Amino acid sequence: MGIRVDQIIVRHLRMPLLHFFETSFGRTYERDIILIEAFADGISGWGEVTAGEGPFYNEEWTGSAWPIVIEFVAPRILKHEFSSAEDVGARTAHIRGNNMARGGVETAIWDLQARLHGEPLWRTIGGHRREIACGVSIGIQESVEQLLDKIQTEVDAGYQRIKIKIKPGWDVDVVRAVRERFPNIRLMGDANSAYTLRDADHLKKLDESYLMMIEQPLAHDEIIDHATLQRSLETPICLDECIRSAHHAEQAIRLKAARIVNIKLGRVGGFGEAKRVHDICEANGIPVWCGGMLESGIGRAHNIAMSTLPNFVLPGDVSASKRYWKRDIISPSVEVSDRGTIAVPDGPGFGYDVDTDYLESLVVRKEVLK
Ligand code: OSB
Ligand code: MG
Repeated sequence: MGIRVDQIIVRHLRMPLLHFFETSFGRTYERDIILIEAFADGISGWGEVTAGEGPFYNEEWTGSAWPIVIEFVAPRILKHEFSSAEDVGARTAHIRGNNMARGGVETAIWDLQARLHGEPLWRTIGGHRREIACGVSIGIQESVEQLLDKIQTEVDAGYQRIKIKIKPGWDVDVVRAVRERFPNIRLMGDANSAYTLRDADHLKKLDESYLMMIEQPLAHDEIIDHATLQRSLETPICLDECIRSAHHAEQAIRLKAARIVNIKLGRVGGFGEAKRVHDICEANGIPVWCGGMLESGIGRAHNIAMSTLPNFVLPGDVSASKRYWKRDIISPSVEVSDRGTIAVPDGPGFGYDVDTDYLESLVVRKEVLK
């Protein structure tokens, strides 16, 4: 049974975050999220475009993803006969970059395929895990005291791994203070490309804090310098921004630029490419984990499905809805057990209900494409 998408509804939502989130490239107070609803045979599947509010994590942002979806992605998808969602990525691969815009549509069609077959999305993509391991990502805080308090709260809640954001001026000393207070937690730092090779000696001081990994210390498009840096660090490097395709993963592994890879559905353009990144890492003994982009429940549900693939052996940045939102757009909201796990839902598609009334109340613009 093939898939022929006959309508796509694109919605732009504004969702205020409960607390601002600060990274080395800036602060986010509210999320501008594009949702894709793709229809076939009267059934719809949902996807989320994970671009940020400005072109700072990567080149995409909500304002660029909107016309890319409407003018370039959707017209290639509508009315085309796909034998499987597996083939959707290739249909828009001629578009340079803009993986998050492409991925929003691609993931919607995977969800649609799962729903058309009446099966859970995790099974459609080839996953098996029934429970996933969860960590949290904690933004840059106003003080070290405040950071220590936040970490205590998340450790008490049961999260299995703590990631803190770092940047020049908020790094070695902060990490040391966290380590002194929490000698036994699984701890890591994420720099979001805030350093250069000139900082190698400084970053070397992080080794004393025996982090699980340092995520993306150097430039967003720089694999070779990460290989140089990794040779001088004991702390494993995990790449995030650099890995936009399976080819990048293959190059990073060959150059020994990373010992761990973060996979984000949007950054690589959807499930098809995410699975290829996963497989290359698995074949080379490189563990992966699922990254987050402050997603609504829909993107979060996709992340849960992806995390059921076998090589997702490290806790990801997939945490409870209530850490981000007063109210989520899915029901039930994503909940985390006191062991720091999420039970993977068994319903069709991504397995949660979409709260369409609440979702519509957050819409700032909407377009129906046929
Ligand atoms: O680098 O992983 C990142 C959020 C926005 C942009 C980039 C990143 C992040 C996070 C948050 O770390 C993860 C989450 O809680 O969704
Ligand atoms: Mg990151």
